[in-house]
Parts: sequence; C-alpha cells; structure tokens
Amino acid sequence: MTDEIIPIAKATASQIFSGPCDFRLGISNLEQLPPSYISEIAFAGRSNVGKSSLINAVMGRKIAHVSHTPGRTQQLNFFEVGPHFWLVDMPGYGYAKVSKSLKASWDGLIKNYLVGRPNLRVVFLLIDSRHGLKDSDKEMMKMLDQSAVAYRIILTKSDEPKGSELKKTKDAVEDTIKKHPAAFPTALPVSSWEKKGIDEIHQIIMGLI
Ligand SMILES: Nc1nc2c(ncn2[C@@H]2O[C@H](COP(=O)(O)OP(=O)(O)OP(=O)(O)O)[C@@H](O)[C@H]2O)c(=O)[nH]1
Ligand SMILES: [Mg+2]
Repeated sequence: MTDEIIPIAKATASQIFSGPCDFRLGISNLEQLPPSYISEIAFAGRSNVGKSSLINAVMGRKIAHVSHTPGRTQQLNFFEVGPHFWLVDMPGYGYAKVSKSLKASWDGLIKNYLVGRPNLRVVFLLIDSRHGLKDSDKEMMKMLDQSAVAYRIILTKSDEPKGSELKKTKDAVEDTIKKHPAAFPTALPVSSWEKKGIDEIHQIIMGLI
C-alpha cells in the first residue's frame, strides 16, 4: 500500500516545488498585509539561523536573500508558489545588534502576523542545531502555543555538529517540545547546504495544502 502511495505524492511534490515561484511583496507593517485567501507556510527563527537558505533549498533556487551578517531579512517577504500556497520569509528575532526601536518593530510585526493570520497552516520554527533552544525561542514557542498556531521545530545546519552532538541536541529539544501543545512532537534536522531533510519538508507542506 505504502509503496503505491509514496511515488504518486512525490511526483506531485516535484511538480509543485519545481514549478513557478515568484517574490510577491515585502512588508514592514501589517497594514500592507495582503488578503488571506491562500494557504501560507512561514519560516521563523532567530537571526542567522538559516530561514532564507532553507526557503531557497525547499524551492531549489535562489529566491530569498542569504547573508553571513545577522539581520539580513528585514521584512515579511511573501513568495507565491504557483496557485498552491505562499511561503513567508520572516525577519529573525533575538538579534541584539539592531536598535531597540527597530527590534521592537520587527518583534511586533512577527508576533502580530503569527497570531492574526487564519490562513497560516504551519510555522517552521528553525533552531540552530549547534546551539539548541535559546530563551527567545522558548518565548516564541509560548506565544505560538497561546495563539494555537501549529508549529514544527526544524534543526538547521545539521551538517555542522558531530552525529552524537546532533542527537543530544535533538533529544533535548524534543524533551522540551513535549510540553508545548501546539508543537509537532519531533524535531527535524535539515541542512540547506547538503539538501538534507528537504524531501521531508516537501511532504509536510504537501500534507497541509
Ligand atoms: N553550515 C551551514 N550553514 C548554513 C546553512 N544554511 C544557512 N547557512 C549559513 O547561515 C548564514 C545565515 O543564513 P540565512 O539563510 O541568511 O539566515 P536567516 O535566518 O535568513 O538570517 P536573517 O534573515 O538575518 O534572520 C549564512 O552564512 C548561510 O550560508 C546550512 O545548511 N549549513
Ligand atoms: Mg533571512
């Protein structure tokens, strides 16, 4: 049974993820938010965790800006994936080096978008596999729980830590997420550089749209 179903799902995923994908708009305040008529999938996480890189890996092309310098993505950027769904690249949170007022404005934008978007199907909450959960991640998880937004933890840059270190971080993260009602109970390690975990993300998205 499973052998019959998986190839069909994969063919559809490959059509969708290699089909058209266009940058639609970047917004820095919620009044510019487009109407919510199509499913959205958002990528959130601390600055420099690898959100834009993961969006590029998921779409198999360079659409989102990547930078060594934290704080590169400064708006909510919306990408339209054919007629199927929109991907949302978010500014990072927890970046200490921007001014207090800019930080407050990004945090407000992120928070208000996440809690007020009925067509938001899931938030991929990215955690750096080298560092594990930070206080700012825990605050974000609490906020997502309170607003009943479904989220899945993704462990980025899994090409960096040793296998044993990665397992330790994954176990610790999963221990914590058990206590968070809106979180999917397992954490998915990915590497945008090595294209690991990308098929799994395609399948998760396919299950939601
Ligand atoms: N080792 C490794 N580094 C990665 C990977 N993905 C991204 N990076 C690096 O991490 C840095 C940040 O990547 P971005 O994709 O710009 O991260 P971001 O979360 O969008 O950052 P902001 O927009 O500033 O919040 C860049 O130097 C990337 O090359 C990965 O899979 N493995
Ligand atoms: Mg970015």
